[in-house]
Amino acid sequence: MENAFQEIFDKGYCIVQNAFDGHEIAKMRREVLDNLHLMSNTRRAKAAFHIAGFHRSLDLEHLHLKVSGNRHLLNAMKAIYDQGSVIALGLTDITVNRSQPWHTDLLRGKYAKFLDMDTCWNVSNHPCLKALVYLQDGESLKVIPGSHLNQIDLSSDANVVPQDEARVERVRATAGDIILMDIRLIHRGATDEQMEAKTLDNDAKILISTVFGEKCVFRRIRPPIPTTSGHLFRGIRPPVTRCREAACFGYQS
Ligand SMILES: O=C(O)CCC(=O)C(=O)O
Ligand SMILES: [Fe+2]
Repeated sequence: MENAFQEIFDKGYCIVQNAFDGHEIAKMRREVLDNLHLMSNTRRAKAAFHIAGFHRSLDLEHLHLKVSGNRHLLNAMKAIYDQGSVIALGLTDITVNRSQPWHTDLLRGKYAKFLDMDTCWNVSNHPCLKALVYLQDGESLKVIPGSHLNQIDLSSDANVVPQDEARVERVRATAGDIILMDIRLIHRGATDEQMEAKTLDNDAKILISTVFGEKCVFRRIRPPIPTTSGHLFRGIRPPVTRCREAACFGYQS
């Protein structure tokens, strides 16, 4: 896992190979496709579906737990975060045939306070990492290696569209691999045109993802509950689920 550590810091992503076997992948695909009625269509393609963390349903909960509890992923995470205290933040997505233009997975607008610029670029913090589990082979993910190291203006994703194609790297994923990505990395998925292909009607492109971060970062971004002065628990922090609000941020809408 030495390499995972180095790659995450230099390139902004690494691949944890064979994290799930074929049987597990087939089962996860079936579970997603059986629950399309819980998801929304927010893309041009009629067969595109999405459910974000904020709308998480108990029917899909164990799919997220399968990802966050995967032992190969946890081993990679231990190597990367060293002794850091890491948790799944509740920022999750399940997407089916969903296009994705150039973007970073940082939070915008009113949700930006949950992961502010200092939290994201302060060099003393470990980065938040997204685990991407593609439930089929593919190479639609494109990244700009190293782009996670440059602080960017978050006012619009137009600022992250690469001007130089030579910097773009295509990432090949085999079903069962987990791609671990720094959420500051500039990346994109398939285009609307690609996701409208008729062949996807019986062969959906499915992706499950979940974001991990250090507990200390997480705590710092949670506002204190206002309490009456002198209260025994003055300054007490709200429970972890408070931050799940961040998961409804439309960074993928
Ligand atoms: O569709 C893809 O391959 C990219 C997905 C993505 O950008 C994300 O999950 O953050
Ligand atoms: Fe993304």
